Amino acid sequence: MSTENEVELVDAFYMLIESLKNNGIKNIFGIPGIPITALTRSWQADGGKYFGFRHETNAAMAAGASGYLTGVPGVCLTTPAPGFLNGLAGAANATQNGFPMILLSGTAGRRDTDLQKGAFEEMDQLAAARQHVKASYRVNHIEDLPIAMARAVRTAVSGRPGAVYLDLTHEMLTMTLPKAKADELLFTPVDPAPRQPADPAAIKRAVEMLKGAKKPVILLGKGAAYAQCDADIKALVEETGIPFLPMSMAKGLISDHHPLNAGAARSYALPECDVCLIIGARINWLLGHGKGPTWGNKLKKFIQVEIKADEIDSNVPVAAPVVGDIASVVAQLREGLKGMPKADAEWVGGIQSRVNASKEKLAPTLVKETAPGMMNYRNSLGAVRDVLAKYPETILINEGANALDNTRMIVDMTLPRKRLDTGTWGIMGMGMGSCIGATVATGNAVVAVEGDSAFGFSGMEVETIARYKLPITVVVMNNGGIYKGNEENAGGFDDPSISSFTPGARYDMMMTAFGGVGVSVDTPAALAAAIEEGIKSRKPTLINAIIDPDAGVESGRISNLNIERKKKA
Ligand code: ADP
Ligand code: TZD
Ligand code: MG
Repeated sequence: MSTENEVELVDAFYMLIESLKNNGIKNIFGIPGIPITALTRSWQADGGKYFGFRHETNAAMAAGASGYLTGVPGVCLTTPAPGFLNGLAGAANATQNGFPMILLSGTAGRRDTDLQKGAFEEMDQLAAARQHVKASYRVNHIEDLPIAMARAVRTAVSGRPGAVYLDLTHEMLTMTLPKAKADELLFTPVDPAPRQPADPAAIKRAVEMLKGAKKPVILLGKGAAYAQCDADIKALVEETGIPFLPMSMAKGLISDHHPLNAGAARSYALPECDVCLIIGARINWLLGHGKGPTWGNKLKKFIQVEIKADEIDSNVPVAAPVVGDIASVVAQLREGLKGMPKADAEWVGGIQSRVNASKEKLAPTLVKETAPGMMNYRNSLGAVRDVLAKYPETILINEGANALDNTRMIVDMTLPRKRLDTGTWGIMGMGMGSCIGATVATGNAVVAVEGDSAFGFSGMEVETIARYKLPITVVVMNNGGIYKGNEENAGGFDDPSISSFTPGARYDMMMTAFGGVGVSVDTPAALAAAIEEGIKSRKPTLINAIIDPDAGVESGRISNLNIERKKKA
């Protein structure tokens, strides 16, 4: 702020910071540099919380995680071109997953960029962003900042949430405005994520279908977790007595221990059901595209509760589309279903007995002893499960292949929005950024279960975790490689195989290097003790969990699929 001829002037930083505050933004995740260093400093000087990362993709992952957990868009701030592109990877992931966030990036001067004169960090960022985010806007004038921010926030949180890119041009960032004019322009948007109740006719259709169902199931996706109407969803399940299955990030929306949780009998419940009520999940690859063996090779009667109308019929015909926001629709459905008799006892009992059988089969493998250094995914994660059961508020971040699949199966969640993972893209590298975003957004302690490969994508952020003294405990499932640590060079040569890493790597020393706590463990008991200490102490902790290099399996092996196809042909 400065005075000139008695008129008080404000700069673009002031306008931007006030606009962020007006929209309820409290944290910025990013890396400074030309031309946004001073902006970042002004944000901090103004009392805003800033988290400085080591790579922008991780900062954007933090923003996405924060947006998902709170419904307020997370904000990532980057420098032009390379910084922007790094951030864009995280913004694209947020868009794929339906997490609200805003990517802000400075640019090189438009005059030079548009004529490709070779400016420092020259790039047409608006065009690059466009296909990877929900919307992208360029701010060419300081006066437009309040409107630009409102548009960004409204776009990020309304309808299907996603990432929005705001292009902050170099020219705009150097503009000033009389303060009186600026304060006239600043505003707080009203109701950025409006409720959208469904058409009563659509509700009626869905209600009739549920009333006529003999073997109904309810599928809950991360959209249902995001909607934050947990009690209503639980009531819908309990009032109807219909078994439910959570998608991975919806685990805990209703406790995994709930008697109607059919998750462990998925391979019976989905093929056998006649009507499937889907709340906040896309019928994508994670659901076998709604057809094939996952569904017993039969077309089910799908009732899909979804905010984005053009998601309906994206893979298979949906018999009863219910377009609206989940909180409104679930209330409407409960009203319509009042007095409906509970789901058929034989159907529910059949599912429950299969759930119990599958849990009984799994149980002994979770506590089986192994020789030191030979832990497998079952007994190590059995230990993780037992510790987390004592601290249900802990947020679990999870990525990897075996490290992901086994954790999802073994580690129960009992509270909503306590699990974030590789999501819709199956992306490695969401780990450390999501840990930071999750604890910053909620204040809760975080435990990350990471494949050693998965961890490597964002591993340098352990320095960020240590620097900000965040209550994050990272467990690196160290099997020495991608899927397995004992693969040999396919040509028999001396250099490493395609999937193996340094044998005996000590990931724990990465955390001690920055003053945090590092522990290396090779038994389930030691792993459990180290996690518990990490959660209780709230100290940045990294646990190197030594797993038998031969314990994992390779997922989705194309050559195996080809063999299957040849067999069929
Ligand atoms: P999962 O990966 O858990 O199966 P998806 O991300 O595929 O879940 O699907 C979530 C769906 O929920 C998306 O299609 C999204 O549009 C929808 N959605 C998100 N928030 C809401 C909401 N408040 N109301 C209705 N639908 C929503
Ligand atoms: N790059 C990115 C960004 N995402 C990916 N999903 C992959 C690469 C490919 N990929 C997987 O799909 S899983 C995986 C990779 C590299 C790592 C699996 O190894 P891990 O887990 O060590 O993390 P396990 O426990 O050894 O199976
Ligand atoms: Mg591994």
